[in-house]
Amino acid sequence: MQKNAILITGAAGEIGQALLAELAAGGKSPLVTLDLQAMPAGAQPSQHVQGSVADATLLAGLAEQYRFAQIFHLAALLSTSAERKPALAHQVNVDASLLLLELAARQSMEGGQPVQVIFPSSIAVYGLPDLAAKATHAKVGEGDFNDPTTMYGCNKLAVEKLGAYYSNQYGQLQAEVLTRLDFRSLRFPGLISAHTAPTGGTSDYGPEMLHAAAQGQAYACFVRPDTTIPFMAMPDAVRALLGLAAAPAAALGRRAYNVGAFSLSAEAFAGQVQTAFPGAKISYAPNAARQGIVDSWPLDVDDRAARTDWGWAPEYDLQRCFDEYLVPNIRERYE
Ligand code: AKB
Repeated sequence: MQKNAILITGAAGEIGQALLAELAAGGKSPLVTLDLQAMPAGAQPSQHVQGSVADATLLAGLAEQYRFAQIFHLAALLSTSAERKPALAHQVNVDASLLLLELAARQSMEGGQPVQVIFPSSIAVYGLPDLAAKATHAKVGEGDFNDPTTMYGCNKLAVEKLGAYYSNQYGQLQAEVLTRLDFRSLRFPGLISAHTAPTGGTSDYGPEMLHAAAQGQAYACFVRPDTTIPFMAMPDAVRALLGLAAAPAAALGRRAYNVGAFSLSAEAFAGQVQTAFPGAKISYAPNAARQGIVDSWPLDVDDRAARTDWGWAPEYDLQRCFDEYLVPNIRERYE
């Protein structure tokens, strides 16, 4: 007999830890987590499975034990890591996602209830051709510039498309009407957490300079001072995931939504860090390849669809993010 549960893949990662804490605080259970790593002390899922999301046998075993009403599929190699190991990135970011979509498709049919699959996509799905185009298209809409320049961006876009296919067309040749899964995704900007430091991303220069300054370490930023992309506080990212998950299916006009909060240059980010930590030593040593990746990402996103369809609104603008969330929590963390 299968038990009903919520599955969180990549649960030991930055979004995973924050989401798990919020789901647990909201009394959601049982929460089954899956990650290559052990869960950090303090995180208390109902069951943690340490293993790879790309392991088909492991997933089949989980599907025998549990019927997942909801799957938060967070496991991924981020953009810089994926560029270093593109074939591995495809396995983890796309092949494993396909395994999970198959699992969710089967469980939707067997249970007669759509399994909800919530997926963090990224601004990396966009590929602005040059800085002139970036400057003239300040807020990109979901349908603009879907020409990613990274393996990670290609992977995220591919999974968005697969998720839409499994939700809308999967089994379309079969005579009987199938219950299909319900895939929903968010195109996140660079996320900044006060409690965890990122690894393997290309938007990491922001959180890295902040965490370095809080620890009294010098930081050489790997992009130019004028480099501008959107960012978001981690609590808003978790609210966005839960807000999209809670929305009635009928209200959703699309399966992949932009969500924005604020946008700032590396120099302005450094300015915020230096105001909070006046001794911060921040210099610039741009890495051409990583610079090229961030230059292809938009200045900001147009998130009107999310605001209209399911009421998205960030709680943290730039100043609240630093003054009320990042700086006090990060001080406490490193004191
Ligand atoms: C990355 O830099 O790879 C991520 C992202 C923007 O999706 N933080």
